[in-house]
Amino acid sequence: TVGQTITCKAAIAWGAAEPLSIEDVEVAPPKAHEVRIQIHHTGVCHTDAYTLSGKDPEGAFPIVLGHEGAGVVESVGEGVTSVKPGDYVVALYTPECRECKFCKSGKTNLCGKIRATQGKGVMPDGTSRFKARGKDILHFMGTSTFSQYTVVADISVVAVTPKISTDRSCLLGCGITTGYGAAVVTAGVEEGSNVAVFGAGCVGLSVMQGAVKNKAGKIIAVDVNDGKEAWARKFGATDFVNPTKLSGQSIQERLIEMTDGGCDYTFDCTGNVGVMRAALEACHKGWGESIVIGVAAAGQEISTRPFQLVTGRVWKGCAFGGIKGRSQLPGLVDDYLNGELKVDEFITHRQPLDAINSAFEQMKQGDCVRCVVDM
Ligand code: NAD
Ligand code: AHE
Ligand code: ZN
Repeated sequence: TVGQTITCKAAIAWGAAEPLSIEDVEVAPPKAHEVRIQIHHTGVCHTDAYTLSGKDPEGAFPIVLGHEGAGVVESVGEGVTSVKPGDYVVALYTPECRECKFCKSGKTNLCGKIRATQGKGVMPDGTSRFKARGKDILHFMGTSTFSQYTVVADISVVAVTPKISTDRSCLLGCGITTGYGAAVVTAGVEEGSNVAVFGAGCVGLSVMQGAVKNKAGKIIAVDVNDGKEAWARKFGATDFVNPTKLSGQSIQERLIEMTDGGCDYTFDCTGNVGVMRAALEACHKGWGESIVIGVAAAGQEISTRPFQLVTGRVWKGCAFGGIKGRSQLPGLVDDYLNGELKVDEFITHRQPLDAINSAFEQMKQGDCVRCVVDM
């Protein structure tokens, strides 16, 4: 198949808010500095549903969604040295070129090299590698993992040991790494510090896991679903608060009371802008930091009294947890293999590619942490 177009199955999103359609897609061979991957497993993340809904200002159709995938390199284009055919890999929606201003800054994991074309749904040369029903189909987040074969830039992929199976490593492609990195890298939670995590889904539970790793003091899980209390405690939460069940007290007031003046670190893992405000205002005066992780729908804006910032609270955010995928993902895999990072526990549902629309349905239900799709 090297150098040839491969015809395989993919889930195609032809239009906003329409179910995905499983059909034959032609996947062109990788050009220079590109890699064609056989995807074995992919997770389904809320960001896929967000773009499918039509609310993502960067979303365009028809497109192959999916950005939490793992598999094996099938072939590589000219000039590719970082991976080779047969390598087990995880696709990276946050690439790492090691050459751009962002990569060299030492201050961020956001790589600028291919961000413009990635946002337009095309490969760095401005064209697509996918065709179905004779039409060009767009790429998504530089990864498009809802296809049995996909093509990505060589900076958008990292090789990992095959000792971790792809149904686990795929989850390191987004949800787990995002939350864990937000706590460990972006916030840099310190020993004994008090942490509140809003939203106990895949991302929030991973923040809790990172807070435990860094020996936080209180780890307070905040969720509107009481069913998440057991989950949160399993991942290291010391306390659980359901904000809908507080009488005459706001969630920020309750958290300030529980932590003698406010949290050292808070995390929004919901994408709700009202929650983002509460998370900022639950921070300790003088130093508390709130990290926005959730993706809010188009047109939504955050607000608070500027006095909150004047008095020392810090508002920030991160993508992919602030983790540099090519440099740092293999270390997370080692942590998993050494029993220091939970991954298996996140998988609550499984579906074959044919039933990927059920995975989207299940994701919206309260008992689903992650559904892994077997390609
Ligand atoms: P999820 O749906 O599994 O979890 C969200 C949790 O928030 C649920 O348990 C839900 O009950 C809870 N919740 C909802 N409203 C709430 C409220 N008002 N107060 C408290 N809890 C509330 O989602 P997830 O997969 O964990 O993703 C969380 C968010 O992170 C999404 O917006 C997703 O798009 C985003 N995300 C961002 C990045 C990034 O790099 N920045 C990466 C992955 C996901
Ligand atoms: N395209 C959206 C923004 C979506 C977004 O924030 N994506 C995150 C990853 S979410 C993963 O589940 C991200 O990586 N952002 C950084 C970047 O460069 O895209 C919009 O609103 O336009
Ligand atoms: Zn995601």
